[in-house]
Amino acid sequence: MDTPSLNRRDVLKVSLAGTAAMALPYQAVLSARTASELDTKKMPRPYVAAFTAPPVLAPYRSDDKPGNSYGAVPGTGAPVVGAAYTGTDYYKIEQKPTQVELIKGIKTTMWGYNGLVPGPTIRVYQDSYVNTGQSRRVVMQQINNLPAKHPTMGYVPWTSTHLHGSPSKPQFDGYAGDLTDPGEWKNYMYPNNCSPRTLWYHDHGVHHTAQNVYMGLAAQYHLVDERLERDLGIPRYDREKARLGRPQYEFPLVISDVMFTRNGQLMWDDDGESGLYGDVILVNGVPWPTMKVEPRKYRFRVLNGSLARGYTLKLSNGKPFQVIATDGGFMHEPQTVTTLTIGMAERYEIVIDFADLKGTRVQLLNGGVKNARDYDHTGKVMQFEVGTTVTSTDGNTVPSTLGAPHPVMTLDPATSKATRRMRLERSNGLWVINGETWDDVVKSRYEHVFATVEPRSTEIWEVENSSGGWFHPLHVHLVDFRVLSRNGRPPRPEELGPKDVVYVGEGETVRLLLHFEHEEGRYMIHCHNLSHEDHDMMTQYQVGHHDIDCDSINTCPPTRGTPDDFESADPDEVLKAYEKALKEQAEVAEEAAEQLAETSPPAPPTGTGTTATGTTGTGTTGTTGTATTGTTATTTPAAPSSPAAAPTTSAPPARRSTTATPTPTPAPATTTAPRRRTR
Ligand SMILES: [Cu+2]
Repeated sequence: MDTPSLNRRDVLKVSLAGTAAMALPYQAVLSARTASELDTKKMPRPYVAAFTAPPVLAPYRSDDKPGNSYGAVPGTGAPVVGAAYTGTDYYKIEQKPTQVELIKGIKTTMWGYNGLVPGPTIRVYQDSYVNTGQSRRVVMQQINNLPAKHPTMGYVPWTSTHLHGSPSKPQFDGYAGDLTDPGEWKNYMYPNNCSPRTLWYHDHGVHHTAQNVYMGLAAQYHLVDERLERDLGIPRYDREKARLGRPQYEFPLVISDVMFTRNGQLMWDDDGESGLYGDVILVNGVPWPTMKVEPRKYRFRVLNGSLARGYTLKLSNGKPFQVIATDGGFMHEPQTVTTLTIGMAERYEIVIDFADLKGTRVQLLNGGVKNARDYDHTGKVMQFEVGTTVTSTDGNTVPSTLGAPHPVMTLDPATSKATRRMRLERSNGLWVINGETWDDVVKSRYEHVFATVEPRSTEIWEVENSSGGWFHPLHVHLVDFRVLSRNGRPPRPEELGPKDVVYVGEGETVRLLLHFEHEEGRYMIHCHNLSHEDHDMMTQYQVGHHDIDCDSINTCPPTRGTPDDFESADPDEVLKAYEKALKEQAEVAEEAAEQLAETSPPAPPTGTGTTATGTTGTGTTGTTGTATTGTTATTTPAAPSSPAAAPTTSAPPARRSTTATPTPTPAPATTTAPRRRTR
């Protein structure tokens, strides 16, 4: 266990060498026109298959119970509190193998959320979040029903689901070491308390993120402010019209790339952990699809879901299109561009106007990026076949401003409390950040951090990639940031919106302005070239405190066996569990006091210890936080007595719920040492 990642890497190499997958040496790949071993005649051809979009998943259940609890503190039952929400949408998602027909007449085994590649789209309607600050919570139950071992690579497909773009609590953030093994499940809770945006959920399990995502574990998740979209008049997914089967004018575009073995299965070759470059481009899991569109404006939520391939998107007619949103939501002003460079994990929402293209075809092409391995058809992405009639002119505009700017875009860099530097490089065969890897974090028992920052503070981070051989898309979890500069010059036009991934190109230095809001605890920072991330270009930082209420691994570990029906995620049940724990603790304290009285000579009456009972779970609300130690501890329960008593949005959330937890002198029988899982 001393050097887990090194051992694992060696094991992986050995297991890969045993398959046909490792076959191609670097030089051969450079000169090849294809990467796949599949017979050329069988290979999918561009623009033959029809475009599809992943389905929008309906919640398994919804409720309108307001609250602010996100599970319970281990050992105490005390609720973990956070942002207030107006109700919850519950989703059950099963990670399982599926057969996909990417090649005509051949079934390729992939892994999908609910068996879909990409997985189903989640859409959360935020009730005019921008105006009211109110949102709904989502509980997403992730059930790992993957095989005990990967069929050809032989690794154990543990998973950790990251909702990329969400300010989730650390225990629900898809921390690399927070692993759900096959046969286990976990309820992830998402606050959705941020600006409307395109997010995506994907696997983040340590050392196998690249393979798990390659197998298909990726999907989009939209936070939607419906009223704002209607007011802006932009093309939008209209759920009412969708119900009636009417045409839609907004679609996800999840772009990825794969290559095939001789028998049409996914082939793995990341060239010694440099990165996997497939020769087949998929859009929403379909090779180079053709999409029928009407001659009007369409909005596309573009996500680069590739492991290593960057794209420079452009239209075959050279016409401009508009970028209306970045990773963190709408730009203040849309930007008109003719090319758009998108690194892995970046999201850009674009609007393409097909009005002048009646009855024609136009292709979305990939101009490539430096150092990418390009093959015969990797310069193509998809095709649009433009019809002649327009069904609806609703949402057919792009206004000159798209609402108020995201707060991080108006922050004054002069308010920065610190400037930190991050060097991304390859050193002795390892991908490192400031000379360190995730292995250093693991060896420190997850204590080591790149930085500790103050909650609600602002900092400048300068990220340098001095190599000439590769780029690194750097992702900082939890926060949105602003790109201040690229090599001392202004950022690209499409970067003039809130971001959570930044393309750090060859020989480039970018300066970022970050504001640390929403949550406290430890969050990952890593390269989103997933082979780089897995080996081992990842570190973490800490915002404010770290304790058992927000431990990435131990606060909410997965459960083995049959998944619950969301009882453990029900706010009422969390409070009930807390009240039960309080009662038990009071009883234990009382018993201890009685025993003490029996074994000691009678003490003069002081009143202490006599108020321990009869006050559990009633009276004061959770915001007082006046719990003390000693014999009177149980007289100040910190739990809200009902969901209605939860703090309002204007009240500061209780940040250290453990300090508000009564701590009777004799530890309750239910208290156990935190469960520590190491890999
Ligand atoms: Cu990288």
